[in-house]
Amino acid sequence: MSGESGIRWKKATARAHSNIALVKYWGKREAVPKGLNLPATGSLSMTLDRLHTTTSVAFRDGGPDEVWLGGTPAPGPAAERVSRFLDLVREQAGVSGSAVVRSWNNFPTASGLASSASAFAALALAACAAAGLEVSREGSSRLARMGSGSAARSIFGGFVEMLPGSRPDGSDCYARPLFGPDYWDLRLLVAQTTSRKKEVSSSEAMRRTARTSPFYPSWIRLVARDIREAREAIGRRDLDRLGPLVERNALAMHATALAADPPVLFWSPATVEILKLVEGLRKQGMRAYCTIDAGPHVKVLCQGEAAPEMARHLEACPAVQRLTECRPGPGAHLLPEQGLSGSCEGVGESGSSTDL
Ligand code: 2P0
Repeated sequence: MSGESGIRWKKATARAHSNIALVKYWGKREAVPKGLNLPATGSLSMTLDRLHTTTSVAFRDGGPDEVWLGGTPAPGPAAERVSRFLDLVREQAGVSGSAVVRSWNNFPTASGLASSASAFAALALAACAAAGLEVSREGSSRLARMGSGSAARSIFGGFVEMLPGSRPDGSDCYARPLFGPDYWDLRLLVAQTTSRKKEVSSSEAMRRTARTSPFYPSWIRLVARDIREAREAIGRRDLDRLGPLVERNALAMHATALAADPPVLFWSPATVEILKLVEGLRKQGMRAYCTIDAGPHVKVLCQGEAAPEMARHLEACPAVQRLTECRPGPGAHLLPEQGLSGSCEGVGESGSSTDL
């Protein structure tokens, strides 16, 4: 392919959907060499249909890497993180060119809405395709993990389990699909409480938790048990078992982080207001359960038939700025190319930058 100014390009575009962990990943395994990004435990997630990242990658002969997020040049640290990730692909593919990366989210970033999950899953797929590297789904998941742990799960749709593996080189550390998107009509109502970026990155917060929280060893033991139970509950489509477990697991993650030194507190008053609202609705018989990630937003899990009523309650709550109702969504996939200078199709109205 030949692009602008006669430079040779090979371009590919991929879309990956965000995912929310029902059993959380919070803590990494010490690894030598560094950079493998190995989680200390497994995790279990649902991929979301409505929140996604679209990323195009084009390799060219000369120049430095160029990284555009939501239509503007990426800040230095984000661009460097992308370049480091692309080095892994270049090395595997034997490609030496520089890359032009353009990425868009259709949702706000860096505030605990799992944008690095969809970002690195889309980047992994697009970069491999642009570099002419044929990789299995398992291999894509392993690669995406090196960009961001949760990204390994976004390679797959529906309900997904991350395997922590035990090998020092991380070759057995990747995600696997459990059930496809059509398996169970569950909904996650994503109640966004703010559009502000979070103050502490997940990686830093995890590091701090693992090093200083006295509850961390118990958290590690709890996750293994919760994954087994969650897998079984999903296998039986049993929300009465899955829901309370999901909420407890999220609260245990935050309790562990809160006990770190200095403490990691992602919540705001709005977070507690929504937790209390859902608790109250449960007392009135609604089957709905909360989960919270590395930010103040609350995601409410319920069955499809309960979603309209739950959405009405959340929309009426002053703590909720914006509500997005998500179903289980598809895995990461390549999009057809639309010409070298064309923009990515399907970019959301807000077109905000990707949390890379
Ligand atoms: C998760 N989170 O399982 C957990 C729950 C946030 C709370 O994975 O350091 O951006 O890039 O591997 O994947 C967010 O952490 O961390 C995350 P890195 P990531 O979804």
